[in-house]
Order: sequence, then structure tokens, then C-alpha cells
Amino acid sequence: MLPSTPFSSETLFMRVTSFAFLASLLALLPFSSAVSASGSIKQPEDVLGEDAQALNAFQQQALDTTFATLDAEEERLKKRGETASCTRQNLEIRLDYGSISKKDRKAYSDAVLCLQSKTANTPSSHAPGAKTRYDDFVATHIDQTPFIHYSGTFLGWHRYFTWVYEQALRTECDYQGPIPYWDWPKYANSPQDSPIFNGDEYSMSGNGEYIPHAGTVLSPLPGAPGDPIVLAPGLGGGCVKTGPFKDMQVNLGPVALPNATLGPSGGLGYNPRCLKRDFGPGVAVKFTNYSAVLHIMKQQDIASFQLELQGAPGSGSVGPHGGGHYTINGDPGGDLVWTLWQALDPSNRQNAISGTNTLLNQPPSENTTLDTQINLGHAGGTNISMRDIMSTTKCPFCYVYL
Ligand SMILES: [Cu+2]
Repeated sequence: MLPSTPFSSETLFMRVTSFAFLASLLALLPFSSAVSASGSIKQPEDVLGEDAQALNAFQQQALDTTFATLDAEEERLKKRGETASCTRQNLEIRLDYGSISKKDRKAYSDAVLCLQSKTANTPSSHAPGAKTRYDDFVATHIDQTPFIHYSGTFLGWHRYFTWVYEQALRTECDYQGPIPYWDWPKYANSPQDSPIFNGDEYSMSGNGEYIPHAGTVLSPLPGAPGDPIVLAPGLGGGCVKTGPFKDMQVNLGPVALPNATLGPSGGLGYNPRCLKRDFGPGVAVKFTNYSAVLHIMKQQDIASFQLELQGAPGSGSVGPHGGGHYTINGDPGGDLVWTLWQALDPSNRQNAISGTNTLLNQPPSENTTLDTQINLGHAGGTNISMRDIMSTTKCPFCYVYL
């Protein structure tokens, strides 16, 4: 249950073979524990049941609170003769990919293909590899990676990034259906069989072709404690040959891929190749299962919430965000869990921010505040302050996750 985005990383252990793809997934991700690529690993049934229910209860509570807040605000403005801009009537509902119709799934991937067919706004002097509108988003993510991960802007930036990407799908490529997200834990046992990744014409394409390979070893972040994290190999590894993105050409990167060299111009150069994927239950089952996501939801302050989401350096965990990354080799985001978490205690959490403006505060930088400005470069959007992106039901946003 988390939205996802396109991106990259550098110092991060995130390895992003297919940033490209991520963007499309802007709204999806899950996982949990394992070792081989056998596909037989399961979350323990009893634990799954209990934790899934607890997570469900959180989600219901969050929704109730959000609706009550919306209604109260509408009432308040009405008394003053004003009209609320975000109400139950125009609220956008983001849905699990498997819950939207096949027609909408197809329309969604068509819209992503459409973005990939339009010319980039990014000047080639800035990122020679950015050829398409889709690449604009990937390039921005590569560019800003040192400031938007393990930083105070992490959650807000990815929320805005996801939203602007969706606006592009709607306004530039005429997508009219609901915005889908990837329900991480729901498909953690077997992401390759999920409606998102099963490779049929309604999916976001399937796994890469199977190439026997070892797992990925992630070195600790620079300056961070701990041993390398070993990720189980997935069931793919080669080029994606099924579904809507079977002929997709990835232009940018790679960035911070453990077993590959950095792409030209720091990942911003032109480096055309096929879209590769390597997912399987190993990583997903370990890091995006119901227990893992519930663990995040139980964090009481924003610092621990976002740290656990990304995986605390030295903890041996990549967190659900990292698990989603490694499951799809893309950016899973985390807006869904953040949105839920905020709604569980709005008075304390709505405007809570923790961290500085650089990755793990390297180099040292100022604390992120509500006044901190973010932007998405050539991807789109405007300069916007953190203050204006803290709520998903205040302008410019008006959405919830179901
Ligand atoms: Cu990211």
C-alpha cells in the first residue's frame, strides 16, 4: 500500500535499474522474508491475518477522521459564505491497482506510454539522456536524489512528485480513470502473480526474463554503521518481454546500481537499453509484508516513521520503501502510509517534519521546515513550500487512499 515514483539514487543503496518504470507505478508497493528464488516463500498465515486486520483498522480510522475533517471544514466555510475547494464530492479516491477495472488499467498504461512518446522539456544541455516527458521525471529524481532521500523533504517531495506525474498523465495524455497504487503487503508473497506485474495486457508488464544470478549486496550508506545487506535474487533479471512496456527503452541511468557502472554524465547521459526487472517473493516477502507495514504505522513520531520506512542505516533492513524499490527496481514512494499515519493523529502529525535538506545531513545543511521550498525541475509543477503539501485534502491536493 504505497504509491511509488520514478527515481534513482546515488549514495543510496537503492538500486534503480528502471527508474523509468517507477513513475508509472507511482502509486504502488509491498514486501517480506526470504532467501531463494523459488517463489514458495509465504508470510505466516496467522501473523498475516492479525496484522492485516490491524492495518485495516488503522486505514478505516484514518478515513473516518479524514471525512470528518472535510465535513467540518465545509461546514465552517459555509457559515462564512465560502465554498470549500476539497469536499467528499470532488475527492479523488486512489485505489489498489487490482481494484480498478481492466479498461482503466489499460488506459493507465496507455497514458504512461503516451508520456514516453512525448518530447522532453529538459534541455539536453542539462540531461542529454532525457528524451521523453517520462524521462523528465526520471531526470529530476536523479538530479535531486541527494536531497530528497533520508532528508526532511523526503515524504513531501515524493507526494508532490507523484501528484505532478499524475497531472501529466491526465492533462497531457488524457488519463481519466482512478489513480492506482501498489498495495505492498497484499501482493508480497508473489508480486509476479499480482495484477500489476503478472505481465498480461492489463498489467504494468511482468518480470524480466529469467537469468540465473546471485542476490544483490547493498553496502552501508557512506558513514553509516552496519554490515552489507544481502537481498535474495528475484525470478527475473533480464529484459521485460511481456505486457505494455515490453518494448520500452530506458534512456537514463543507471544510478547507484551495485553491480553496474554509473551511467554516462552521472546517470543523466543517454544510455539506451531495455527495461530490466528482477522481482520475486524474496525481497517483497521480507520487507513489505503486513507486519512490516504495520510496524511503520505504529511509529509515534515523524523521525522514526520516516526512518523505519526507508530502513534505518545499520539495522539490516531496507524498510518497506527499500523493499518496494528492490522488488521493482523502482521508487515505491510511501505516500499512502504517510497519509494514513498523519490521519491517525492529525493535530500532532499533520505538520510534523524531521530532518535536514541533505541526505543523512551530508553535507550538513539546515533543518527542513514548513517554509522549505521544493521543486521538480523540468518535470513540472511550481516552487512550493513544504507547508502546502502536508495535507492530501488541501490545495493543490484533494485525494485519499482506499
Ligand atoms: Cu525517491
